[in-house]
Parts: sequence; structure tokens; C-alpha cells
Amino acid sequence: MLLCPAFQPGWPRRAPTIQSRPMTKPLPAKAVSACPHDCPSTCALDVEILPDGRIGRLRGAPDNAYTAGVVCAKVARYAERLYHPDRLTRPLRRVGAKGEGRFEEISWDAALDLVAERFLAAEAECGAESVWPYHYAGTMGLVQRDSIHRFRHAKGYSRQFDSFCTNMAWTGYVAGTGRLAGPDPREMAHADQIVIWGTNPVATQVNVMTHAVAARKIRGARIVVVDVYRTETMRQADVGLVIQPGSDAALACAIMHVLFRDGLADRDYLDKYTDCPAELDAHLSTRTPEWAAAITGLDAGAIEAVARQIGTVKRTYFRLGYGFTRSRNGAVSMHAATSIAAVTGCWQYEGGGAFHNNGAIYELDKTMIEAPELRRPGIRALDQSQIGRILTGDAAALNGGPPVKAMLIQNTNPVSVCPEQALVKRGFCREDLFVCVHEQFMTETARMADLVLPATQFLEHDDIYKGGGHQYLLFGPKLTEAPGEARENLFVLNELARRLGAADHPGFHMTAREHVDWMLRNSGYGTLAELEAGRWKDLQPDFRTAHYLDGFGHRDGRYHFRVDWGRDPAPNKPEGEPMGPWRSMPSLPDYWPSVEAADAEHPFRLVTAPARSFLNSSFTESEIGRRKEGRPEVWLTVADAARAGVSDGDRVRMGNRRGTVTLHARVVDGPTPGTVISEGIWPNDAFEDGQGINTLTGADPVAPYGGAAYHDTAVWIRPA
Ligand SMILES: Nc1nc2c(c(=O)[nH]1)N[C@H]1C(S)=C(S)[C@@H](COP(=O)(O)OP(=O)(O)OC[C@H]3O[C@@H](n4cnc5c(=O)[nH]c(N)nc54)[C@H](O)[C@@H]3O)O[C@H]1N2
Ligand SMILES: Nc1nc2c(c(=O)[nH]1)N[C@H]1C(S)=C(S)[C@@H](COP(=O)(O)OP(=O)(O)OC[C@H]3O[C@@H](n4cnc5c(=O)[nH]c(N)nc54)[C@H](O)[C@@H]3O)O[C@H]1N2
Ligand code: SF4
Ligand SMILES: [Mo]
Repeated sequence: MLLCPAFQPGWPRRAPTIQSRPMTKPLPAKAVSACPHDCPSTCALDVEILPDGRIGRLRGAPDNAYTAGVVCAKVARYAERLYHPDRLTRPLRRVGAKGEGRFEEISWDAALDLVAERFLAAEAECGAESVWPYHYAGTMGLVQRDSIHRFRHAKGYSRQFDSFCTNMAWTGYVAGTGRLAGPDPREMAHADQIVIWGTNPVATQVNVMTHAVAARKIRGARIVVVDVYRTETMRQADVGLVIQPGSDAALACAIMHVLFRDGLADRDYLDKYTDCPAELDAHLSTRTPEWAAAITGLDAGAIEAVARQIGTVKRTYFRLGYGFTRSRNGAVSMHAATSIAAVTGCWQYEGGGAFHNNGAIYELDKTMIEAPELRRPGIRALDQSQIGRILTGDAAALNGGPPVKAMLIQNTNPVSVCPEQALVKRGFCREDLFVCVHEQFMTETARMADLVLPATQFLEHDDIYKGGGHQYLLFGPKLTEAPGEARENLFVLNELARRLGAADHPGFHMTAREHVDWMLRNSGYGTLAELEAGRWKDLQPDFRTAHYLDGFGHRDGRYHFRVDWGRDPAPNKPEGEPMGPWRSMPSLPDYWPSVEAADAEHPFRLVTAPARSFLNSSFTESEIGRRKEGRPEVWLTVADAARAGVSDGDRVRMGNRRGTVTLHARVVDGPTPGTVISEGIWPNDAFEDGQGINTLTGADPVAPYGGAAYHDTAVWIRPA
């Protein structure tokens, strides 16, 4: 396989460092903001301004009812990231070989001219679709994240199918409810039982714990956690269920079986609010606890017990995460877990129901930011998870269009976070591919670029944020100057559009504040001045709406146990694109054995769960975070370690047909036999041979229409 120098050990790893310039403008003593990171909590922040004008500690706003004064440790010490000596501060042009890491400084004008020239050349050679603006959610700010769509539509560049994160989760939830919204997340504090399913909030969205623990303190609520290993969240739970990866639907079906069998299903509720309860009851008659025990690895008694608890406690709040949907059967699992709440009818009660994400409540008019009216018909969408296949010329992944010849990348670090990493790296090594990366740090993706542009961080630009895990709209103003010549995403896109002769749309001539104000006014939410004065806007729907007491989101107003996966709403599918492998999906809740199963050659199933001190690939620049996380490891049980012939602390190799990584073994108790865990998306160069964890994960599209199954990978493990 072709390997660039950048991916061979021993090459320079660090960017040229330029110290950030000292602050000159005086600032108020305290300021407000919102966390921009890709995290459902979207915390309201109080920002401390030190006497010398620099940013001090960040704290959770105590008067925000969801944040309630709590933020995670990595954001509390944000000054470390803001003033990090490795911040990019000048535009850099590659002078060495691709990926070698040698750059020279150039001016912004020269840099932007170069991008425009290369984009026009690609367009002339292969058509506009050969340019692929590539992005994700490094910032969740709506202006700085989504303006790239206005840019792509104005030029007719390739569209992007966002498949990293939310597809299976959102699709599975909406298949049941018909709408991506649920009971007020603050109601968790009024629950008598909280089922935290397939998420590790102590690490990934700390505020869930605030409200769950409040319920325990105030009401003596029981906390149940379903995961595939003993996470920090499970350690704080009253009941912990450790199951086989990808087996959640079996657990959910057995719970519903017991509810029907033992008269714990709410028949009145089912008749009034659901589509086919009798059919579901009959279908589940063979999905017994014993049946599920064999699939999940739990014992049947434990399933009976938790089913009884769920059936008898009316105020049960299901907090359903993303983790358990990152499997090839993830949408089916999410739908099955959500369906439990419809069988017990707990939706009717305060503190009851099933919550995943509140995306549907905002109804924002983003047309000025995204300019959908400029979109030309027939432009292909490219799957962000399949960038490796796309850049190496896979015809199916190219979706009937030309090769990709030029890219602008903002807000994401694909060389680290994408599946099939070996292919991704090979693609970025292509000499005929022009890549411009706009970044805060010299990430592994930036190091592969022809041109690197320095980006602002959230305290250095204006933007607006909405909480997926709550119901607030929040503004985060520019509070401090960026180091050196770092510029916001909006600046880059507007300037490029101008140079490319595509800046007719008024959105290319507005500041971030003007965009926010326009969006608020046109969405019926007042003005930016009003939002700033009130600090945030609480958009929680009323109780009856949030609990679906006037009907669910489907046209018939009912919760759907029966799903037509090929035709039902597909919340993330790009318009006009085909479905994925949906045809064999079960139409009623069921265990669907479509996971990447272990076999004789790959006896272990790997889950790549998040690390507490990192957020995806962000915060890996933090010395404190790296120290806390230690080193890349694979965690396995004593029996599995023996089976692999390795011991605690050993250097080991872990691999499959996609590649091999080298890391250290840690023996833990917890996962079911055959399940191994590797926490964190460590930088690739934290691994001995530069091959990161996503070398092992697959980019095959997950049912029903695509997505990445990051926690569903069969591997072998050997002594190194
Ligand atoms: N093995 C494994 N891989 C995974 C996952 C997993 O669980 N396991 N999770 C997947 C998931 S859910 C996701 S969402 C993806 C996310 O993966 P990424 O999209 O890479 O996520 P982030 O680290 O949040 O952000 C990427 C970059 O955005 C940059 N950035 C932040 N703000 C700005 C800005 O204002 N402007 C510009 N230009 N850049 C900015 C940051 O510096 C950072 O380098 O990873 C996926 N990859
Ligand atoms: N500290 C930190 N916070 C983060 C992130 C991070 O990387 N680090 N990432 C951010 C992003 S982009 C997102 S999308 C969210 C995601 O946050 P979550 O919704 O929490 O999802 P995941 O992080 O993918 O995984 C959560 C848990 O799911 C478990 N899991 C994996 N497979 C299965 C399964 O088959 N069944 C069950 N029951 N459990 C399973 C994992 O072991 C893990 O403990 O977090 C955000 N917050
Ligand atoms: S918990 Fe999430 S939203 Fe809150 S500060 Fe941390 S990363 Fe940001
Ligand atoms: Mo994500």
C-alpha cells in the first residue's frame, strides 16, 4: 500500500509554533457565552475575565435551568485551549512533500487567491462537482458551521451526506414518534426512575447526571444504566446492565414481552396512542427473557427484574443516547428501546417518556445562512464517512460523478475521525488533489493539506447555538481577539465566494451578528438584541405537545410499532439520494443480527467509546487531558486476555482486514466475554506506528440509508 512520509514513524509531528499575541483591548470583568462543541449539553457559560484582560475559567451558568451551574472539566479549563502555543495563527502553504509537515507563511490574500484558482481549475477540468466542501460540527454555531452550504450551493459544488453521528439514532427514534423531540429534559429531576441507555453522560454530556442525581436525592429515584462495559456512569447507577454490543433490541423486546405477559402494559394507552399493539404483543410472545439472555449475555432473571421495575414505576424517563446506535442494526435498536415507553404508557406522566434529541422544536429559518434556493437539481451528495473510498476513486462512493479534485475542510478532522483510515490517508496523499484546511490546530488532516488557514475559536467570533439535549437557544458573542491572523469560517466563505464570482446572495455580505439577527426575526423569535438581553431563549413546547398527549408526529397521530424503513421519514438523508441496505430490516421491534459478527479469525468485538477528557478529536492537544487519559489502550476481561495470550500492560496488536493498530492492553472486569473497549479518538501519532483506532472501523453504509458503525467492529488481538 502506498504510504505518505507523514504516516511513517519518525516524521516531524508538530506545527511551526507562533506565540499568540497579547491582548490589547480591555474587557468587562465577566461575560457570557455558550459551549460550541459537538455535545448535546450546549452549556450556558459564564466567562471569567482576568484583570489583565485574558480569559480565565469558564463556569456553567447557575441560572440556566438545564446547565444548572455545571460544565465538564475540559471546557472549564478552556483557557488552555484558547492560549495554546500550538494555535495556528498565519496562513501556511505546503513546501515539503504532502504530509511531511513543512509549510511557509503566506498572506491571507495570496492564500484565498490560491484556493480560488485551484477550485476554478478543478471545475474547468472535471466540473463543479469535483470540488467538495467538507465539514462537520467542530463548532455547532449555526452561522460558522452551516454557511459552507451557501458557498457550495452558490457554486454547484458536491453536496455532503452527514453520516458520522446521528443517522441511526434519529431515524430509529423518529420511526416510532414521528418527530425528533421529547419530554422536557429538566423533567428528569421529577422522575422516579431514569433509564440511561447507550450513553455515558458522565463523559459525554455531564448535565444529564445533574438532573438524574437530583431526582435520586429529592425523590429517591432509581438510576438504571444499559451499556457494554462498566462506565463511570454505570458506577453511579443503582442498576447496571452490561450487554453484548448491538444486542439492545433483544433486551428491549424481552422487556416488552414481560410487560405484555404480566399485565404491565397500559392497554388503554396502547389502544388510544399506538398503531398495532395486538400485533406487537403476538409478535413478542417468543421474545422471552431466556431468548434475550442468550443474545445479550444477561441472565433472564435480571431482565425479568428490570422489566418489572419499568412496568411498575410510572414516572420512568428513558434517556436514549447515540452510543447504542453506532452499530449496523442501530436504527432498529433505537426504535425498539423507544417503543418500551409506548408499551408502559409512561409518556403520560411528568418525568416520564423517552427522550433522545430536541432537534425538531427549534424551527429556525436558516435560508440566509444556507441559501437552499441556490441548490441546483441533480448535484450528487458524497458520504462524509466514505471519504477514503471517495478520494481513492471508488465508483460507487463517487455516486456517479467525477473524481474529487479540490476540497475546503472546516470543522472536522477526517484523517483521525473517519472510518477506514488507511484509505482516507491514501486519498489525502494524492498529488492531484488540492486540499485547503481551515483549522485552529495543525491536526492530522491539516498536516496533509496544501494550504492551512488559521481559524478563530468560539470566544473570538459571534454565533448562535441550539441545544440538542435541551431546549434553549443561546448566543455566544465575540469576547476576545483571535491570535495572529486567525479568521472565522464566515470570513473565509464570503471571501472565497467573492473571488469565485459567486457572491450575489446577500448572505455573503453579512456579518455573523447580522445573520443571527436575520434568522431570529424570520423565525419569529425577536431580535439579536432581545436574545442578548435575555441571554437565552427557552423554546420548550408545552407539556401536552412534548408528551405527545395530543398525538404523535405521524400523520395518524399514533406511535408506530410497525415501521416501513424504506418509506418512513429519513431525517438525515440528502434529498434525491438512494436508500441503503434497508430491505431486510424487521418491521416490528426485533433483534436484527446484522452486526459485524466475531468469527474464528476475529474473535473479539471492539467498541470505540468516547474518552472523558477528549471530545472527538478535539482537546487532544491538552497536556492535562492527555495525562488523564494515559495512552491508547484496549480493555478486555481476564478470560479474553488469556484467550488472546496477552497480560495487563502488554503492548498488543489489534487488527482485522482493514488494518492493524498497536496499543496497550488493560485487564478490566465488565464487558461481556468477547467484547473489548478502546476509549477515545487519540491522535493517530499517539499510536506507536501512527495508525489510529479508525484504521479498524468500517465505512459500509448502515441501514436504512447510511451512517458509520463506530462501535461495531470484529477484531483479533495478539501480543505485539
Ligand atoms: N472511533 C470512533 N470514531 C468516531 C467516533 C467514535 O465514537 N469512535 N465518533 C464519531 C462522531 S459521533 C463524530 S460527531 C465525529 C466527529 O469528528 P470531528 O468532526 O473531527 O470532531 P471534532 O473534534 O468535534 O471537531 C473537528 C475539528 O473542528 C475544529 N474546529 C472547531 N471549531 C472550529 C471553527 O470555528 N472553525 C474551524 N474552521 N474549525 C473548527 C477543531 O479544532 C477540530 O479539529 O467523530 C466520529 N468518529
Ligand atoms: N468527553 C466526550 N464527550 C463527548 C464526545 C467525546 O468524544 N468525548 N463526543 C460528543 C459527540 S460528537 C457525541 S455524538 C456525543 C455522543 O455521546 P453518547 O450518546 O454518549 O454516545 P457514544 O459516545 O457514542 O457512546 C456512549 C456509550 O455507548 C456505549 N455503547 C456502545 N455500543 C453499545 C451498544 O451496542 N449498546 C449499548 N447499550 N451501549 C453501547 C459505549 O460503551 C459508551 O459508553 O458525545 C459528545 N460528547
Ligand atoms: S458538557 Fe458538553 S456542552 Fe457542556 S461544556 Fe462540556 S463539552 Fe461543552
Ligand atoms: Mo457526534
